[in-house]
Amino acid sequence: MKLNRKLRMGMVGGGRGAFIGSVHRMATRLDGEIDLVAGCFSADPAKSRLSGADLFLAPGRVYATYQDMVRGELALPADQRIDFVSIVTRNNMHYAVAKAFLEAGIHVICDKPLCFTLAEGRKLRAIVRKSGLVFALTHNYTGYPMVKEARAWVRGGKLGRLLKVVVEYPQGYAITALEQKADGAISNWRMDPSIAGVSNCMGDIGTHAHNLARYITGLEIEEICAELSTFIPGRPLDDDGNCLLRFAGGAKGILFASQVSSGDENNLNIRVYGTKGSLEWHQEDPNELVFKRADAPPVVSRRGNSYLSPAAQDATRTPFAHPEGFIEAFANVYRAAATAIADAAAGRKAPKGGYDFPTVDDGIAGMAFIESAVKSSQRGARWVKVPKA
Ligand code: SOE
Repeated sequence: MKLNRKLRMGMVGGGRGAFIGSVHRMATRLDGEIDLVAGCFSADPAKSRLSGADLFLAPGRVYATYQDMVRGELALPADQRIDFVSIVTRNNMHYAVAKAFLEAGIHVICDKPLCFTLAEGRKLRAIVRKSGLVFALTHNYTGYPMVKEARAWVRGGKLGRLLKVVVEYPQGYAITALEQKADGAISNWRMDPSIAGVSNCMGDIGTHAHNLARYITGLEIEEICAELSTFIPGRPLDDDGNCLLRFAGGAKGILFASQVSSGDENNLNIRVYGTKGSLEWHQEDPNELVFKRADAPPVVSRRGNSYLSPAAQDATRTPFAHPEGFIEAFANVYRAAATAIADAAAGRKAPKGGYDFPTVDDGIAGMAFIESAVKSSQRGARWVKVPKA
């Protein structure tokens, strides 16, 4: 349910030139329920100030550090203070920033992956639980209406017992060594282990593939056998990886992610096979979902139609035939989290069945996946157990 006012949002990270921060801001504007009123947009105070000015924020609400932002916001009357903060920094900052705002009583929406290590993620979960506040993780690919439809099919038994999941996420943008400046410094922070963590490719996009598979199927990985590669010499982290998966309950899976798949842009695809049929969804063609079975031709379902599940219909803004995409899917994560924040502000209980956005537990499952893939690969692609979230 909505409040009788807009939610006030702050942002940490996402200054001039940052791609994902501006995507988050666009997503928050779609439904008109959220206003950006404060921010610390860069670790460089001058850049933070300029970025805040670009966004027409009151200069007094643009902060030099995230710690100043916590103090500054707490000093404001409650009816001006931000309701939540959106964290769009690099991975190594997620934990400290989220902790600071949660301990100040401010809800958090955070970009993926959850944080830097699984151990850090568990500490963060304890803080979230103690706070009783909303913590949403922007695994945006779960926000697509036809992904929600896929989930509804699996939950409704349309595929039968699940046997196999094939999820692939090839990108090609890192086929050239963009991060190698003349002086050898790393400019793509995702390739820098001190900022990204133990993995580049699995952490950056393998986690999206992993989260998408879990969201649609509800299956958890118990064991993984992974081979991560660094195809472009000189990189300290992986730029590609292939994983075999064993899910709890007996289903099997294949997950591959790559940033050196020449010519691929953002080619995230998933196929799920069950005893009664299979489904297929392609992120670059997100308004369609295919159902296939042995004794009939494939059937294509399309976004915006009244034959879809309530979850898919609720996630839609424009009528059929007018494509929706990346920003709308992001906005669906924000809208669900904003509903939870509004309910908390109004003292309302969560609906039965909870809210439909990725949580800190999903983030921990993601961190367990990353660390297990790295561990398996380091052991020469041996099967390893994935720690439980
Ligand atoms: C780069 O690989 C990137 O921007 C990721 O960081 C995002 O999470 C993904 O959505 C698109 O690709």
